[in-house]
Amino acid sequence: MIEADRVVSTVCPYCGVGCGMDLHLKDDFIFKVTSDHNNIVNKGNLCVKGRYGYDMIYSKKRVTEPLMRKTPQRAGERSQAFDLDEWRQVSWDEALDYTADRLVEIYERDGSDAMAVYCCAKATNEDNYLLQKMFRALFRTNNVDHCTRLCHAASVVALQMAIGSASMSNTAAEVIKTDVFIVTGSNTAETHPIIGLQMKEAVEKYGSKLIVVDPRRVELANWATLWLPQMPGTDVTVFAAMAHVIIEEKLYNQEFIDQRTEGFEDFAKSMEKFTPEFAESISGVDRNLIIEAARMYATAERAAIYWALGISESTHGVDNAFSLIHLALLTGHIGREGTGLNPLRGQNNVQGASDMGAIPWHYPGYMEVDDPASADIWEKAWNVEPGGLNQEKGLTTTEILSNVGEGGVRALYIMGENPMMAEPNLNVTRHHMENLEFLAVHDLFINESGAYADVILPGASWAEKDGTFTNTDRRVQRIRKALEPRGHSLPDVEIISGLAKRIEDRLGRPGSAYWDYRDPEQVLIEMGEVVSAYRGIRYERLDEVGLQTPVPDEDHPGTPFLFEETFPRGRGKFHLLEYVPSAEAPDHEYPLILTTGRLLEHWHGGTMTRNSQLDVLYPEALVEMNRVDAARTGVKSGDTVRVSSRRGSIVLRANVTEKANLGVVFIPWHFHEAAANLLTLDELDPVAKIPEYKACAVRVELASEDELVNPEARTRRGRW
Ligand SMILES: Nc1nc2c(c(=O)[nH]1)N[C@H]1C(S)=C(S)[C@@H](COP(=O)(O)OP(=O)(O)OC[C@H]3O[C@@H](n4cnc5c(=O)[nH]c(N)nc54)[C@H](O)[C@@H]3O)O[C@H]1N2
Ligand SMILES: Nc1nc2c(c(=O)[nH]1)N[C@H]1C(S)=C(S)[C@@H](COP(=O)(O)OP(=O)(O)OC[C@H]3O[C@@H](n4cnc5c(=O)[nH]c(N)nc54)[C@H](O)[C@@H]3O)O[C@H]1N2
Ligand code: SF4
Ligand SMILES: [Mo]
Repeated sequence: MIEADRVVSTVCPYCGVGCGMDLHLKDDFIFKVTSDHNNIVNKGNLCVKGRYGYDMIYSKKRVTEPLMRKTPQRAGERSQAFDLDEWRQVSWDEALDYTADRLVEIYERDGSDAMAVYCCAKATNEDNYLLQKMFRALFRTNNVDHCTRLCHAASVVALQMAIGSASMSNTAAEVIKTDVFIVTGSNTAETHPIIGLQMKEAVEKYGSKLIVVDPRRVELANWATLWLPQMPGTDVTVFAAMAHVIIEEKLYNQEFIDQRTEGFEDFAKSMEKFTPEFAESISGVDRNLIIEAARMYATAERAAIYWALGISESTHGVDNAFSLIHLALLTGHIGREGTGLNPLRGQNNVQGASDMGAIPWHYPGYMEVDDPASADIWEKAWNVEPGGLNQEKGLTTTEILSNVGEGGVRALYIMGENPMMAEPNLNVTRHHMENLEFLAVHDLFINESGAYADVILPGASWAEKDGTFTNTDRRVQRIRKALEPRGHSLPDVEIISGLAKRIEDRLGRPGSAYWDYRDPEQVLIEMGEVVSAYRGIRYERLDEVGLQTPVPDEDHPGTPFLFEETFPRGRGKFHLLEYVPSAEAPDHEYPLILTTGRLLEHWHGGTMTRNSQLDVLYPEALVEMNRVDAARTGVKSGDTVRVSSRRGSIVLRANVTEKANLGVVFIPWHFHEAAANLLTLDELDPVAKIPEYKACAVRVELASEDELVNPEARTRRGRW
């Protein structure tokens, strides 16, 4: 057995659960990952990504030197073809000088609206705070966003409108204290596996009852008392019908409604039409299941709702989220231990990046960019002249790309995101990427988007830097440097500070804002001076188990559950709802509904997990199909098929499975050889601007094996 020279405690870089992990090193090489049984978040458990996915940092494909194109690409001529001969390795000075020159040139010519930045929910709080500060304080733009837009944007908007806060109201581990919990639009066992484990434990050991509402027979359905398989895009009818039953049978909590909510009377009237019969006719869910679920949830002593993208990623995602929030407001299942509204946040630090202001409408701490009083506070903090900050809301990720062109966005800086895999309708995204005048990419790898760049700035991975992540239940935890950054890669904070100083010089404002941080902790302290939720955080206070925000002062113990006395907006507000069908219905030509999502072993566009040993476990995309749909098309498991939508087509193998509901096919979007987003629809929710990733119309037909991009790969986990 290998003896470790040292063991470094840190936090998993993959999902929002935020499991604590110990990196075992020998000769400065990580050879094993374990976890401590006393860790409050994951009690020694890790999923396969936490345990084995760390090796991507050693991948030969990692970019470890700054790179510049020999000939910069021009707007309209940019291309994804990546030929290393067109690049040269440069010093950091040259790369940062060049990046600063190009950004400033475009800013001075075309102004703030021409500038945009994608922040990164994989990077630390400190990295994100600095990047948004650079773009706001120096380029005076709020065109600052990150993958939260493609993720829980609809949940965030609805929660803000209804109760004034978008965080998970409870601690994930509290699920064992619930009597009844609903899981909807979340494949928790694969996407938040350690919370999934706690959910199974809640059912098996603590007698909690689980209601799963999901069009796929996800793993957790096997633990559920009730499984309600709705057609994608019909959630409003199912949850509104539950509200209908709760009102009709007077199962609501009158005292809670009177004391803590507003708008109940009008809301109750608006629910009259949402009968269980109506919901059944639209969603396909048996009306009796809806009635039973409503009674079970409403009559429980303590009940909670957990949800994710099946609710949020929709052109009516905000309405979907309202329909869940209403259930909690009706029954008073919020504000106590073991109750609550819990949007499971996806990336390791998406909660943190949002808290840090990596969003176009908010400064750090969710202070509105169009509120002069907030602008004034940040102008003082960042040493910007009065009235200097831009007070107009910026563009969202999806809007940044669709505004690329003359008179619109010209320069884009991407830190750790991959729009060329993650955005919907990639054929359109490609066109926008091609039209950028300047693109700087700051990542660990040259991913599908990095291939379009003029300059690549190699960042250090989570194992090579210090900082903090904020997990899905608002726990701020430390990540610790275990290794020196590979090659000449640098921690993100250092890249951003180096660039910011050069930009200031070129703008003739040297030394205006502060960029000479001693360490990342000082960055977080600067942020906490303004934002009370982080004010009491000091790194040494995080050493044991982290702290759950809000932490308003240095003696505050953190906040495990929210809204005990009141909601941040005062009363919880009921909103009126209408059912609006998905943007694209199946028809004769495209008869099936495609829903896209995730697999346990892989991460998003695959940049990390497909450059890891995890790829061996699941090397190939499969389309999940129901037996009846497969028989109709003559498809058997293992056959090669072409899946087409009105926007594109891909070729992959089929997996005929009971998991898929009739009329619905599922494709994971991790595989560039069969990129699911070539098929998806770029329609947006009108308020949250989130795309419709979970429902579009497709056709499946047999194809020849030769058309597969990667015919060698055979997925072991697929069953045939
Ligand atoms: N292994 C792994 N884990 C991850 C990630 C990853 O890439 N890989 N990504 C992380 C990120 S960023 C996020 S945001 C989370 C996402 O976590 P999830 O939302 O759990 O992930 P998805 O696979 O997108 O699953 C969405 C679920 O919604 C269901 N669904 C589809 N259509 C509908 C509908 O109309 N209504 C409802 N109610 N449900 C529907 C699908 O069947 C599926 O079960 O996962 C995080 N964890
Ligand atoms: N069809 C479909 N599309 C979807 C979704 C879906 O369900 N279906 N889900 C959407 C959702 S929820 C999300 S969150 C988005 C995710 O979309 P993205 O955030 O664009 O995807 P990732 O692949 O996670 O990109 C992360 C990048 O960060 C880099 N990275 C990792 N660590 C660091 C670091 O410390 N520093 C720096 N600088 N870089 C780092 C990685 O190498 C990788 O290139 O995709 C969305 N797209
Ligand atoms: S559950 Fe999430 S945080 Fe925990 S080990 Fe797995 S990927 Fe990492
Ligand atoms: Mo996400």
